[in-house]
Amino acid sequence: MAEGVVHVGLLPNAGMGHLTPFLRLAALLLKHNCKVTLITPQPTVSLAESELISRFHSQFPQVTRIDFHLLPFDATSANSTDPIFLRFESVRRSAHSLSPLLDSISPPLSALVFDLTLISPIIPVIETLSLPSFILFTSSARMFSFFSYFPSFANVSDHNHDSLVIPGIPPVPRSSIPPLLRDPNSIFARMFTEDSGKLRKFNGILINTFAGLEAESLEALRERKVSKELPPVFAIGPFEPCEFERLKKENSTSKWLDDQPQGSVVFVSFGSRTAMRREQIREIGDGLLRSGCKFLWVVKDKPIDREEKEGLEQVVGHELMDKLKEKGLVVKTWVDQNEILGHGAVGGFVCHCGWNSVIEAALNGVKILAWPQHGDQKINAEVVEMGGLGMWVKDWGRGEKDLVKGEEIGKAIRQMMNNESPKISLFKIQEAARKALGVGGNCQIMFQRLIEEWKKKD
Ligand code: UDP
Ligand code: G50
Repeated sequence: MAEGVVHVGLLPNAGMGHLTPFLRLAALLLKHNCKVTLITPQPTVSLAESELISRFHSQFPQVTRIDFHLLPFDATSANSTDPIFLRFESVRRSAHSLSPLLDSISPPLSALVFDLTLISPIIPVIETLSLPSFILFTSSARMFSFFSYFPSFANVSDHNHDSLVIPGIPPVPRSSIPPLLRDPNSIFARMFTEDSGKLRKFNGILINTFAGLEAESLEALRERKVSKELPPVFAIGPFEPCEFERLKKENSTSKWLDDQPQGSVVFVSFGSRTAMRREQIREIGDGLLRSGCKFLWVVKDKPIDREEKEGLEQVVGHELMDKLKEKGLVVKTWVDQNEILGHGAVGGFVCHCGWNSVIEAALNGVKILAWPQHGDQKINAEVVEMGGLGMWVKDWGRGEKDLVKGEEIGKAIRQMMNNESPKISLFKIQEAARKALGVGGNCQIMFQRLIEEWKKKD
């Protein structure tokens, strides 16, 4: 290897919400002249993941590809039916077999950047290899503050207060806490509890965020208010979507969008792994009709794409579907979300607040109507609301027990699209995002700092 070249190993875990930011980080590292090795657990859970990995390697043949084959795993003992959580657990249980794999990489790695779900199991590996290691935290800085302060809460379920106080940032309402934390035997709660106190073992934390959106959390982390034991936090976002993510022209929705007036369309999508109940899907359809807006709606019936068997008409219902076709475009496939958010016809986004989607909306200056469903999404929705990126109807809940009726959905969409929420300040956020990415912006500064640090290893 040419002298001084930095070689970074990237180790994502399952799910598009984890893989995508790792691949965007890979593209950024290549731009900064690093050598990159990508290690992905195989086979992938979804087709979308395997297709994205293929497109990535076609565009970047210089990236070394390592398939990480998992050890046999008995899912019946794991206390979950969620395919992504089961895969997290399986990767965690296989992690020790990464030692020989990473050790054989030549030239040796300068640093390993790994997924936030692999904290405990990666420790023996990096200690054996004396490898500098960094967590890519694929959620918000606010969620990271909650995660890193978590060991200081005596017991989340015993607490009587309405909110949890974290030094330096607005308190986290009890209702925003990821629901699975209340089930101590869930994969999520076990991972969270086991991992959150071990952050000092690592050299740094990378977060896809920027000060224009999360100034308070980033400052609290930098000033060590949240915890004195934290390694440095690098806000390296907003990550820009890349060329390899684009779909073939025939799968594009832009032809339909091209025919719609500027800012008239509401885009509705709940990310890569959130399927709604049939009744809720139909209420959303009803709400879209009642909103009076044009819409582009992505329907998901199963959490994993390989399991989608039924057609769109069957899921939505023929009668409703006929009405919907007159006012909007409804699909049940993977869409190019960034092409959509970047299209001038799109004026609003009904979003589950998966962190990648939030960052993509900020970059494109599209306002959000937050409808968080799982895990970290309520905490991310707080960022959306406090940061002026959108509005949130808090009493909608997570769509699990109570049905949110079409009437309410239509009303909230109308409010968002008509800019009736005075706290939204999109322009400011989009400007801040662009500034962070520009020459001399924070993103560049953070990368230079990181690369300097990685060079020291040689
Ligand atoms: N995405 C997409 N097309 C789809 C569904 C999702 O391009 O049909 C992308 C979206 O742009 C984002 C990622 O998949 O980059 C989803 O990650 P996010 O963190 O928003 O949510 P998750 O899917 O993990 O819940
Ligand atoms: C993935 C997921 C659900 C979920 C989250 C995921 C987060 C992010 C923060 O990333 O909340 C986080 C999760 C687990 C962990 C540490 C930090 O051990 O499927 O909620």
